[in-house]
Amino acid sequence: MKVDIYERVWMWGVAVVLAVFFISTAVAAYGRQFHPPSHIETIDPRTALTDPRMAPQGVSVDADGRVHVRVVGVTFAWLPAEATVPAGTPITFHLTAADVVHGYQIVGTNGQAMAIPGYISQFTTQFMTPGEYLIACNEYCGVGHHMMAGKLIVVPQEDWEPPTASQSPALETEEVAG
Ligand SMILES: [Cu+2]
Repeated sequence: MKVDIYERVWMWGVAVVLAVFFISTAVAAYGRQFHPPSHIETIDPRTALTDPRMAPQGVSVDADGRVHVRVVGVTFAWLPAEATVPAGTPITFHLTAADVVHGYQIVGTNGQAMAIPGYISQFTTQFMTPGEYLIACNEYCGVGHHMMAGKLIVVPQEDWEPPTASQSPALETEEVAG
């Protein structure tokens, strides 16, 4: 079969581009362990609010002094709706949903992950500028989607008061790498 030279060039070009996409994705995923912040851990969505990995919802400090925020998305609210964290400190967010897929987005920052029923999403970030940040739901989740907003309050490190012991569950030693 005769294939025109130009057509041949385009076919090879497409093959090379596809190969580059595939290899770069494979290197990132398997070589450097880059994964989306979802699907790290599974959870029963019916008990998401009481599961020891997600309860109590809100801010806590683990034995190593690291700050965690646990959030469960429900139609149409983030639980808790408000969290106060220190500036300039790595904060690990743990997210899941009790009903449908929601999108947790701390507007104006790089803090964002999907909250998916059945999975715990996790990401760590830090906020350098104290202030109030809107937390929006960026996955359409139903008629009340537009009302699904929360607030993240970032305060200077020296003004931040760690939650009391009763709010910090002891069961926080097992951290998932990722
Ligand atoms: Cu939502």
